[in-house]
Amino acid sequence: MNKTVCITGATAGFGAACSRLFAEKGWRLILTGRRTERLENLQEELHNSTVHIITMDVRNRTQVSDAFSSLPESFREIDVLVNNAGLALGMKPAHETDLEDWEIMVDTNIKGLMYCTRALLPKMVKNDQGHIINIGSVAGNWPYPGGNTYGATKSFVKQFSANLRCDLLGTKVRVTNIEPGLAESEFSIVRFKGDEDKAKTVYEGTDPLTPEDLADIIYWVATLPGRINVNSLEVMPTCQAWGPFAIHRRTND
Ligand code: NDP
Ligand code: 8X3
Repeated sequence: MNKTVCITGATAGFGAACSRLFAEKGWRLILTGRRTERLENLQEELHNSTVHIITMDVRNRTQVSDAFSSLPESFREIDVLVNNAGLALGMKPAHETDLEDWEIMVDTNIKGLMYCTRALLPKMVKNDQGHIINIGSVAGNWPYPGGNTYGATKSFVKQFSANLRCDLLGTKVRVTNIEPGLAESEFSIVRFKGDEDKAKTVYEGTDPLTPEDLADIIYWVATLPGRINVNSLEVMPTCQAWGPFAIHRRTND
């Protein structure tokens, strides 16, 4: 195995599980995140693998371009980019929400994903091989109360992924949008700004997807024969489905 995967947001959840699985399968890894200590711990844990860690905030365009333009020689040929770094902040209705939270989600989930993609894509096209795996969400496909800007950022990821496919037609570069539903990670702790009890209630009585489930799916998509491009893959836990349309009924008083 002589392949290299770059995973953004490797310090927790899906990204950390993906790192472990790709490492187990013998891939070379470029792992990014803001929390250096977690990256260092993961690198130590995966000591049998070749791992390059990058502390960077995907919202910082200069950090992203500098990090990817100064990769060590042996990490310059990247086969798969997993654009996983992302977050939701809050679940308040749009008219009560904090505009700052909206900006952070846009800057991370949209602009950060664009910066990483734009930094690595030219080389993939030049090499005529590569795979961009974006982590979208069911929230990009289906509306729900409080999903406002988070869902909209994931709709961007969905359409951006499909548009990339159009631009890349004629090359062997693949693009996939993975669209998970309820999955237990640090996602809800971040969404509720450190309120672990509130985060726990999201998963109470459910059997949610796990980060390892997502890692299996991402690895499967990444290792399909090159002629196959999974455009999008929506996946929910069995305990999740859609509700009926909500209808507000006036009362007489
Ligand atoms: P976690 O909170 O467990 O992990 C998120 C990762 O993103 C962390 O490694 C974090 O690293 C990184 N990250 C966040 N902001 C930044 C930033 N500005 N710069 C760099 N890295 C950043 O969540 P999940 O693993 O659940 O989420 C991974 C992806 O999956 C996200 O895009 C999320 O939207 C999506 N998703 C999650 C679902 C769920 O139910 N869990 C369902 C559908 C989609 P650090 O803080 O160290 O920077
Ligand atoms: C995460 C899934 O339903 O919380 O993207 O938006 S959801």
